[in-house]
Amino acid sequence: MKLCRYWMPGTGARLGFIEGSTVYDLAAAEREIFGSFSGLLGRAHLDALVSQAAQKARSVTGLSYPDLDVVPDPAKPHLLPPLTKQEVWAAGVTYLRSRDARMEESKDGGSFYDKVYHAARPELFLKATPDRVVGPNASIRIRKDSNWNVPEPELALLIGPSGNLAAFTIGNDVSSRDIEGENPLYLPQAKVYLGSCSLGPSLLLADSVPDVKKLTIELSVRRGAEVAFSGRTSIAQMKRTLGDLISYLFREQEFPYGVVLLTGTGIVPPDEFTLMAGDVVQITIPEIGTLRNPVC
Ligand code: DO4
Ligand code: MG
Repeated sequence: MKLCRYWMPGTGARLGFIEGSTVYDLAAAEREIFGSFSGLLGRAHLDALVSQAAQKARSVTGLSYPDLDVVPDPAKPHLLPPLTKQEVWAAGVTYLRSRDARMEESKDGGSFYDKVYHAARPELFLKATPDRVVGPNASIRIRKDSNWNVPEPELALLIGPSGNLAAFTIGNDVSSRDIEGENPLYLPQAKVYLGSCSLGPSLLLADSVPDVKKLTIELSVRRGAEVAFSGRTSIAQMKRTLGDLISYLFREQEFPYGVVLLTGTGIVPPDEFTLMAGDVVQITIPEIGTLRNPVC
């Protein structure tokens, strides 16, 4: 079962239920439950709540989902990033491919990456505040003071205030590899800057995913008519469980509005690859859709 946040000129941000290629307005059907996105993340049995509201929502005319998948423009309906007040955190070095890439790029061999890959405590860092996040079709950015930039396609978790896993989406942890490789203390600068995080296009309710390990992630970077890079991995390759990452994130922390957690990348392009302005990054998890962002 899939939801999306979208913008309607005149009425503003809405929460929709996606059925086939149609989006129905859930808040119009059941304002008390679906009027507040933060409140929704804390609710138990979301799939049952959505099913009930969907009955009512279908009686109101829906919108075409493909028509929403356009460059954001306040004058036109379009998809929004699937968050409102939530911080975005990220886990790192959760796949062998990421550990190897970090060690190779690191100026001093990066043995700490190997240690964290095997340690009980995962690497967790604050990736973005909501106003630093862009949604589908909006531009992501590469730092102008960096010469080596990559997309990091990641499964993203939407987690409620009590640590309950509510839904999945796609995240792009856009990163600067030369700044990260120069010195580990530069990590926040390699990771956190305007336009360094995109999320979307939809929210797949966790209750409707029987086995998360079966999800796959595909990345493709289009450069003009060419595909500059493509790669694929599966969540089954992740070293840690989602429950483990969530439980460390919630240690000594409170997230009253819930939180988004990116779970790490398992796809790293070869060292000679860097993102360029004008590229289009596409990340697909078939059950969630394709998160597409041009680079500027
Ligand atoms: O330690 C650096 C960050 C690694 C990361 O973001 C990832 O593995 O996805
Ligand atoms: Mg990452």
